[in-house]
Amino acid sequence: MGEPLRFPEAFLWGTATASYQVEGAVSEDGRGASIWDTFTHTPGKVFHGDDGDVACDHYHRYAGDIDIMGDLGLNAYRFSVAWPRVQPEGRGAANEAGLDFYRRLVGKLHERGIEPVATLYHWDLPQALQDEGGWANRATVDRFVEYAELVAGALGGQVGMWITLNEPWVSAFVGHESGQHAPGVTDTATAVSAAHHLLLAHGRAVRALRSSLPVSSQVGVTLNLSPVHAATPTEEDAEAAERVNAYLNGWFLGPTLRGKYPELLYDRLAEMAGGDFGRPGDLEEIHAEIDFLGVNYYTVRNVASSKSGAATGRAGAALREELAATPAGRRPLPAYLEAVDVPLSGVERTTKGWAVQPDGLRELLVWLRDEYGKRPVYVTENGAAFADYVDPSGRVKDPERVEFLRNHFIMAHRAISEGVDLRGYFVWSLLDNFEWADGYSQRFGLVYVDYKSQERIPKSSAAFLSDVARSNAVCANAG
Ligand code: IFM
Repeated sequence: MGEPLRFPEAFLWGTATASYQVEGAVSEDGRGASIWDTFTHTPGKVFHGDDGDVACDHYHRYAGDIDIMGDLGLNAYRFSVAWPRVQPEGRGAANEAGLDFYRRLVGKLHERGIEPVATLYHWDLPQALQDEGGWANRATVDRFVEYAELVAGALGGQVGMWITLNEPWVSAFVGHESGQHAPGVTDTATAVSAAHHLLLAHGRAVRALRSSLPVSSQVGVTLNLSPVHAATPTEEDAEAAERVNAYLNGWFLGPTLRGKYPELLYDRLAEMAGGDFGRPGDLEEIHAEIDFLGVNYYTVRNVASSKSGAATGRAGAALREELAATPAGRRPLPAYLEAVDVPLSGVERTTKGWAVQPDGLRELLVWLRDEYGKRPVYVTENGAAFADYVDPSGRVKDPERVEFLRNHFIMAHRAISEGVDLRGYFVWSLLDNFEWADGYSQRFGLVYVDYKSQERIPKSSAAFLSDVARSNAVCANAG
């Protein structure tokens, strides 16, 4: 079986969720509408017309859900705060009833010895702000800072770790360029401006949080990142990989960690945005010092120049056709990148269509350290969707997820031995939940949710994570 691989002392082992994906209770205690309420109730936007009205009913069942985490021996929980619960119209005084929910949640987490990690924005922008232009409107930056201050004022002493934004790349580009997420805009110029305002909101919120939170508080941001590989060693594919890397990774890493957009793509995107999209001084504000970087990792990207043989070859075409049938395959790279995804062949895939690539996590963490400097890092999301079901004995066995997690934990451990300052790992997700445009069709949870009865059934992967968390170690092989 081999020696267990031990993680550093005080390592955080937890799960992550997001407000709209789990809470439900969309009209309770004064919550206002979010862009996701509007989007899900617009016909044709979400698989099967699903919505988050009830979701996992976590709003009412949070205490039981926290007991599940406590019983598993997890020591951290990453949740997000729904902005429209706190400010139903996106501005003005706090709705105390909305804040009370998070006060109760955080109180219960402390009762069970679980460290709360709060994300301020996981995509549920108040609809009232969208009506004024949303993230494409610079004024939304001010609204976000005011909101961040309200939440910090209410939970400050009780929450030690704060994440400004979750995956701003997705908010900006999937929400405003491909339009598969709320608000469903399909315009690159709007996406670039939304990206810039999200970045500015992050930078300003970091400063605002630091002035309202206790000095011991840790403030960071969570980015979705992937190593980008060239499908072949040709120069044209290598250049395509660099462009895609600048788009998927560099566009948010550059401004936050270096105070600069990636040069490679700047002119192209600025031109598409119709000129400069920021103001002098913005990049300095965006480049606010953070205490940690949150990394969401799911898979690698394998790309080729749209003109290269790898992109036009028969094998690639057949695989692309197969992938096009999956939710992941329906999101091609924008044409201006002159690059296409070339699906890896002969690899295991999750039901999202994502290739299972554990070494990509190690590669990513080491690359981040080498390219952007050493700093505390947390894996704020990693996980997989599989076709889980309740078997006749009433159990949900998910050996694929157990192996997925084991192999990723091993790679995280390897990254630590290569010098990465990794401090914690949050599995996506605690519960099966509302997977955005894919509705309830994708099960990412460690805990199975019967959406009709709201019964929770911990899967075998929950027991696996429990062993890892309690021992703070992972064994290289199934024991
Ligand atoms: O469900 C999402 C989450 O909201 C953000 N990161 C990726 C997850 C899986 O797609």
